[in-house]
Amino acid sequence: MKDVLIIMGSDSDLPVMKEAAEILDQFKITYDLTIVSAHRTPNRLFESASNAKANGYSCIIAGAGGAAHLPGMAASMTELPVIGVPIKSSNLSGVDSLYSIVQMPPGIPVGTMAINGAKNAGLYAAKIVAVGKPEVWASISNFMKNQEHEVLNKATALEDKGFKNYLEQK
Ligand code: RP5
Repeated sequence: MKDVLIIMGSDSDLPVMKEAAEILDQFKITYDLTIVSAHRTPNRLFESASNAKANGYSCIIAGAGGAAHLPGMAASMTELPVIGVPIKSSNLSGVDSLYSIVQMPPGIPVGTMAINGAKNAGLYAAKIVAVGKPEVWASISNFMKNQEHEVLNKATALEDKGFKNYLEQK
């Protein structure tokens, strides 16, 4: 049994959605990743979302663009938490995707990330998984400490070199 189910509306979403998978890989969290289109494969959506809890997942990450109904419809068919990733669309820059995912009716929540926010979706899923798998907390804690150190190192370099040298050497 895998920890997380990652679904996306199209393979064109993969360059963004892979960032969620990369975070889960980093934390050694298992997942299944596949394409499920709310509009083009509605039966597959029903099959996948309605069985997700019985299949042992802790949560679902769902990314979609445009009229992005995948996360909301998945959430309507499962007790599991669903994390929605609005994919940046070409015509409306992802605002269409964001609005489609975030404006859920009361009773069917989707935890909506930023446009193209798949990395945060992975981190959010890791925090959900960690509740039932305490060993994951150490990975999350290390990630946060490393991130803090990176910023502090940059701040020290900027203060030491001044902004012109800093930008030249970047
Ligand atoms: C959505 O339509 C997908 O999530 C994707 O973001 C968008 C475009 O899909 P393709 O035409 O690239 O397959 O369902």
